[in-house]
Amino acid sequence: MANQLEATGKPVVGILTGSPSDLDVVKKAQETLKSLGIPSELFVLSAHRTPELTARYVKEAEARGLEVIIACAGMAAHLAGAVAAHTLLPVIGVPLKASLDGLDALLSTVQMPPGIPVATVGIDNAKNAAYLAARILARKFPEVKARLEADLAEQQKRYDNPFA
Ligand code: RP5
Repeated sequence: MANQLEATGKPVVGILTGSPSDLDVVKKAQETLKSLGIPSELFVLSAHRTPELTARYVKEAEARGLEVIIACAGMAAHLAGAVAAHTLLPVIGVPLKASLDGLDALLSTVQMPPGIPVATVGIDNAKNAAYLAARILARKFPEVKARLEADLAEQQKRYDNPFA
């Protein structure tokens, strides 16, 4: 099926992460989006070290055509929450294992106050952040829904069918 999103090459998902040291894990989000035909962009921006740049990127994101933001961070992981403070786009948080087995980042990311949600995936699970972004995009882009259906069918090939 022709994929209009892929053809435009215009990013619809913005991926942010708090440090260059996160990139090995975070790149899995971008790879997974690419495998589903979804263009994305990836920037290292920090809630603590580059707060102004982060806020500017997020405030301009919707006007630039982004539909979802994935924000990844470890330790006192405020990036996803800080991003959600500056946009009404859906924000997916990925807590990273940089200390305390990632539990510090998990709690920092998931425990947002009411009204400012961050959809948090598992520790280091950048891949699931991409799949969740794809499910959000599938509501608007039928080609993404088709790719997700094909992907699920592929996953199911690893399982038995007792009724076949
Ligand atoms: C967080 O602090 C980053 O997301 C990273 O996971 C962690 C450590 O950062 P570095 O000291 O390695 O730059 O903000």
